[in-house]
Amino acid sequence: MQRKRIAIIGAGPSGMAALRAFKSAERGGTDVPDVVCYEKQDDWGGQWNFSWRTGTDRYGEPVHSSMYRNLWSNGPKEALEFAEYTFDQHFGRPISSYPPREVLWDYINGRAVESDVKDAVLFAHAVRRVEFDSESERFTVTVDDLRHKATITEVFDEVIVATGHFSFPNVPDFEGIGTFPGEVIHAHEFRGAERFAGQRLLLIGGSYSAEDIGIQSHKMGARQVTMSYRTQPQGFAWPDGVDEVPEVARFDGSVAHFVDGTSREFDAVVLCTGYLHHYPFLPHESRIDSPNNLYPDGLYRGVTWQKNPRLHYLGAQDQWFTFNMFDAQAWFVRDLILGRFALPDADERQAHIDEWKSAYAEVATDEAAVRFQADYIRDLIEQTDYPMFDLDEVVATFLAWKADKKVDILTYRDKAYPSVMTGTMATVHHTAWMDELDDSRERYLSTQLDADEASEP
Ligand code: FAD
Ligand code: NA7
Repeated sequence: MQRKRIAIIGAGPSGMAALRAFKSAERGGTDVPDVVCYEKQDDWGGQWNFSWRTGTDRYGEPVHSSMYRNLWSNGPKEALEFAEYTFDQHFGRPISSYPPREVLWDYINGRAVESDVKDAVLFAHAVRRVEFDSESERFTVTVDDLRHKATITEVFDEVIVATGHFSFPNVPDFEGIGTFPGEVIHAHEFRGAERFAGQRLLLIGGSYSAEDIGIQSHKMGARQVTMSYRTQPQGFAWPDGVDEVPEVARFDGSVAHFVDGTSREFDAVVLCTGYLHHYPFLPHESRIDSPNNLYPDGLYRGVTWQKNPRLHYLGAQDQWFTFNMFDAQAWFVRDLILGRFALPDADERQAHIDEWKSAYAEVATDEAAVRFQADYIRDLIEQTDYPMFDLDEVVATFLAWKADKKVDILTYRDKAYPSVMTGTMATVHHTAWMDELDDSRERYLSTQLDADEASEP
């Protein structure tokens, strides 16, 4: 019998998790399908593959990554650690809890290299179209080979979409913004906060991007950082020079007027208004159409497209958990594809979706949201051979992280947590985050620095 053919679209952390999942089954002696992964960038790592570019890349494709030069992990690394490739295994010694982007890229790259899966990835290959033929029950996938300027089509039995959902900016309109004389960008185009030194900056949005770009800009010397929320303030104890105001009503030249009747003048505006689920290569009936939430509609167990269970999505949820959740999803989808368990019929699947959606509707606090996502992951891992880990302990780490942020938004990254996977206690980084201006892996891992700095008078 012909081997099944599987297409993975995207080689970010989710796509890499899928590659790892199949490799791990193969290493365990299972006869696995042919797996091809298409990645439109020149390297893997998804969001973590930083680009200085904005707009379009060297091939004219939309730049994928929304990450910026100064980005450090916004949650403790102990919450995202892979259960079967630990930080200890990768770095050979303890490191701090909040590494910069390059260090986390190194970690996910290390596991992928160890899995020996690079040959399965076709880089600089942008998927253009995925069509399902209900008679043959197979997908035709049309792909542009960007380096060789060739269009190819291949046929697959199942497709795994792992293209992420923090790349296509949500760009609302605001009255008068078109004549704001300063710079207006979306967080997707933000690459570094140095340019805002001395400026009065308005950040529109009340979530992670506003928070982090806000404190990065404060760190880099912005004169005033104002964050404008729509629903509720973030409520941190902001340092002097940073504060929150309600929604923008309109702009009048360089002045923003807020719905509470106050107004302020600004030099620059960053829209931190989130991202759209956007899957231009799929027909509309196969696309997730959801706000950024923990249980997007239409996915059985959060991964398998209800209307066509040969189509799967990884990482489609809003994310407290990240890398280890993508693993749990990848292992589940792999086992479904391998036939290790039977897919329930459409009614049963729908009942399951409805049950989880009702549970999600009851989630009213951040703590409940973290627990909901932990339960979701537990449910997936229980069905596969992915190593179960202490999800309650990870929840506790998340809650401690949230408490640290409440105490001081500028110092939470200086805290250290024990690994849930190995028990290893993280180190305290040699330099406080607010004082650290070099985000490189080399500087981060430097231990000589400790000795040099310790010997300073
Ligand atoms: P992505 O990382 O987005 O990868 C998707 C991949 O698909 C990309 O490589 C892309 O090039 C490829 N692709 C897209 N379209 C196509 C196509 N048509 N054809 C071929 N390839 C395609 N998470 C954390 O755990 N900690 C953090 O500190 C953190 N900070 C973040 C900061 C920012 C600014 C953002 C935007 C996200 C952050 N995240 C963080 C969450 C991040 O999204 C996840 O960590 C992770 O990158 C998601 O992995 P993914 O593989 O699902 O998607
Ligand atoms: P999020 O977490 O999806 O948040 C988007 C924010 O944008 C949220 O506070 C929204 O307000 C706000 N928003 C959306 N539309 C508007 C309009 N029209 N006016 C005002 N405010 C608006 O996106 P982030 O970019 O912060 O974070 C995404 C990921 O990047 C995250 O996982 C991090 O790891 C990094 P709301 O609260 O809905 O009223």
